[in-house]
Amino acid sequence: MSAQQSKILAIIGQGYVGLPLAMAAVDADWTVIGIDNFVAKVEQINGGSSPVEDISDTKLKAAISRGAYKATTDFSEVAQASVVTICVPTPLDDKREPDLTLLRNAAMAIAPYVSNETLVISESTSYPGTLRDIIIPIINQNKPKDSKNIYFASAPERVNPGDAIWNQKNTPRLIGAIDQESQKRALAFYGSICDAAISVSTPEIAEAAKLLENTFRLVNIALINEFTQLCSTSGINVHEVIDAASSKPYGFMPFRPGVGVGGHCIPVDPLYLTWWARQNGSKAAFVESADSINHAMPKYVADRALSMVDASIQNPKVLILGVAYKPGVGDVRETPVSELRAHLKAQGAEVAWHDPLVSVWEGTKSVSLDWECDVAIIATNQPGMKVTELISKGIQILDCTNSLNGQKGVSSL
Ligand code: SAJ
Repeated sequence: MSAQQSKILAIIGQGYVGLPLAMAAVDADWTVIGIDNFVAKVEQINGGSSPVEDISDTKLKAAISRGAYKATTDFSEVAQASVVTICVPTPLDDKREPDLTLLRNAAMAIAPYVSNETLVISESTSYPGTLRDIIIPIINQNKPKDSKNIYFASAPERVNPGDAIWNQKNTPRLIGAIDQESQKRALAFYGSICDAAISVSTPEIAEAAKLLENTFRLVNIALINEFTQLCSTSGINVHEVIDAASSKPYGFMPFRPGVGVGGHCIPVDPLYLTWWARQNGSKAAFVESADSINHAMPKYVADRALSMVDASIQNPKVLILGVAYKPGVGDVRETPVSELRAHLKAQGAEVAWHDPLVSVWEGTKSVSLDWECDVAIIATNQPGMKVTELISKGIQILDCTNSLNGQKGVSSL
C-alpha cells in the first residue's frame, strides 16, 4: 500500500449517510471516491447538485473542484482506496423483515477490487453478526488472491437528518472491529474525521448498540402515543403533562406524540432487533407491541379528525399540513402521513396536502392553504407553514405537533 494510497477513501452508497461522510472525510484531507449504482445520481452529484438536503451544492462543488471528491458507478476504483466504507440502505422486505440485498450486493461488488491491507467498514445499520457472518465471508471468498490482509470493522452511522447541531464531526462514533489491527486502523480513520471515536470490544456490540439507540426511541414514542390516547379520553392535555414531567431534573426524557414514526431508521431498525430475537429463539414482545402502537397512530389521528366534522357531511374535505416524516426536512421516506391519507380516504374523505418543503409526494402536488376544507390536520410542523391563516378562517384544526396549543378552534392530539 503506497503512502499516496493511504488517504484514499471509497464510500459505497452516496445517499443520506454516504455523502455526508464523504464531505466530512474531504474536510479531513481524505481523497474520496463516492461509488453509487445509480448513474443519474452520480451524474447529478458530479454536476455539483447535492441529492442530500444536509449537504449544500456549494460544499459539494468545492470538494469536486479541488479534486478531493468524485462520484462514480465504477466499483473497480475501490482498488485505489486504503479504506472502504459501506453506507447502503438496510430496509425491510414486504414481510417487514430485514432485507440485506443491497448490503450483500455492495460486499459482492467491492470484493474483487479490495487491495491488500485495505480496511473495510460497514456503516449500514443491521442486526448483530452481520459484519462477521455475512460481509466478511462474501469479501474473503471473492477477494483477489494477493489481498491476504483485509481488515474489518463495524461503525454504525448516526446521521440525524436536518440536525443543525450534531454532525459527522461532533457526533461520537462507535467502532467494533474483528481484530486488534482492524480496531487500530478503524480508530485512526474515524479519529481523523470526528472528535470522538469510541472503541467497543466486538462488531456485534457496535451493531447491537445502534439497534438499541433507535429502539429506545421507538418504544418511548410508543409509550407517549399510547399515553396520549389515555389522556385524550379523559380530557387531560398530554402536552401539559409532558411539560410537567419534564420539570423533573433526572430520570425522565420527554417524547412527543404524533401521527406515527417515519424515516428509514426508527420504524425499521427495531424490526431488525425483533427479527434477530426470533432467530435466537426468543421474542422481543415489548418492542413488537411498541411497533404496533405506533403503527396504529395514523388511523387514530384519522378517526380523531373525522370526528371533528359534522356527521351530515358525506365526503368531508381534509387538508393535511406537513407530509415529511419529521419537521425541518423535505424527506418523505416511510412517512406515516401515507397511512393517514389512506385511512381518511377509506372513510370517504377527499384529501389534499400542503408542505412548504415537499413539492411532489406520491404523485400528487402540495396545494395552497386556500384549499377549501372541513378540517385540517397538522401532521408535521414544517417551518414556514402559515397555519394561523386557517385559524382566522375558522377552520377546525387537529394539531398533532403541539405547535398551536390552546388556540381557538384547535384540538390537540
Ligand atoms: N418522533 C415522534 N416523537 C418524538 C420524536 C420523534 O413521534 O418525540 C417521530 C418523528 O416525527 C419521526 C420519527 O419519530 O417520524 C423519527 O424521527 P427522529 O428524529 O426520531 O429520527 P430520525 O429517523 O430522523 O433519526 C434517527 C436518530 N436516532 C436517534 O436519535 C436515536 C438519528 O440519530 C439516527 O442516526 C438515525 O435515526 C439513523 O440513521 O439511524
